Amino acid sequence: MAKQAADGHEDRLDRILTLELARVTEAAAVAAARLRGHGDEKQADQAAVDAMRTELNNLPIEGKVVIGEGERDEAPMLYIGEEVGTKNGPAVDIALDPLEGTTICAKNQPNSIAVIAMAERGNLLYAPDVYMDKIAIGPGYKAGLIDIDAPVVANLEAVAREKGVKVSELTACIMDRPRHAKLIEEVRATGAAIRLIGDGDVAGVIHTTDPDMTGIDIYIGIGGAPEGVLAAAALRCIGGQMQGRLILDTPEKVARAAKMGIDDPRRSYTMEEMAKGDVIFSATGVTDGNMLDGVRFGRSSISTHTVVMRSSSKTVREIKAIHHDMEKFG
Ligand code: VTB
Repeated sequence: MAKQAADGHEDRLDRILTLELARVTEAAAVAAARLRGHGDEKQADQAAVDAMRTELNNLPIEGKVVIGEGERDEAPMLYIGEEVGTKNGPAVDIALDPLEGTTICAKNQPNSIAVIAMAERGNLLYAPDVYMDKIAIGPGYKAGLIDIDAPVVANLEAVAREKGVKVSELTACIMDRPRHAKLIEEVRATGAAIRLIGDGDVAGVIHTTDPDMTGIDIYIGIGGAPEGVLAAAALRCIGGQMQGRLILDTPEKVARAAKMGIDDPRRSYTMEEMAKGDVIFSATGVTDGNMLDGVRFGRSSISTHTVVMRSSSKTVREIKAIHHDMEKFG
């Protein structure tokens, strides 16, 4: 059970950890940024993983990676089930992606980020690395407005109505994948605009939370399930609505999910079901993006841009950090 947190509330993570998480994603982002545009996704990812793991192991937590780099046999570091931290602190679950958007980073295109979320033990969905169908909107809409099972046109009309604009004035963010051909056709038929993204649907979902800045009103489509849990954790902190459904389309995937405690392969999850209780979240820009600037290397300092947030207080902090201790970052 949760210990009394520093701010006096039961069942809350120690708020100091929120700021600690910023250090973790900053380190991963700087490491990946050194390899921006080098065309080598694996190398950039590995650098981010190493840096994130080192920082995580300094944190006063008894951490368990539940969304990570993969199953133990395929990922030597930050694999699902790996224990991290000094063990001198609360038992927490961790979802992470040291470099979300490896291809984007390798090409030095917009919106690759280093990202992590933390909740008390047992509060993050243990999702296998399969696809997830997702739909998300930002804060300010009435509860239950979107429905993953409704036709896309109904969701777009509902959002337009509540926002007070025409459907043709909405923008939907969708990943540019052949599997989305029908979805893209349906959205275009409504007159809505589409922002096609190559990768990085954690950022895609987060972008719905500030349409004035990002130009994105709704995220729709199929991406990774781990990225779905991370995005749900972010929306729990900023506000918004999200639903996801794992795509368990083979007996092997159904069995894998069952091993992780998922016994209804057809069910959909709300964001509260994917990330429960007090959740903290941090993302640092690797490449320049719609919300976060990428890492800058200067003559005597390195600059990073991070958003850190916490669901219980709904505090969203943007941290522009200038790091003079450049040796720390290798
Ligand atoms: C996404 C996206 C990732 O994987 O979830 C996606 O956010 C889904 O898989 O950046 P496909 O690439 O197979 O469509 C990434 O693109 C890469 O991990």
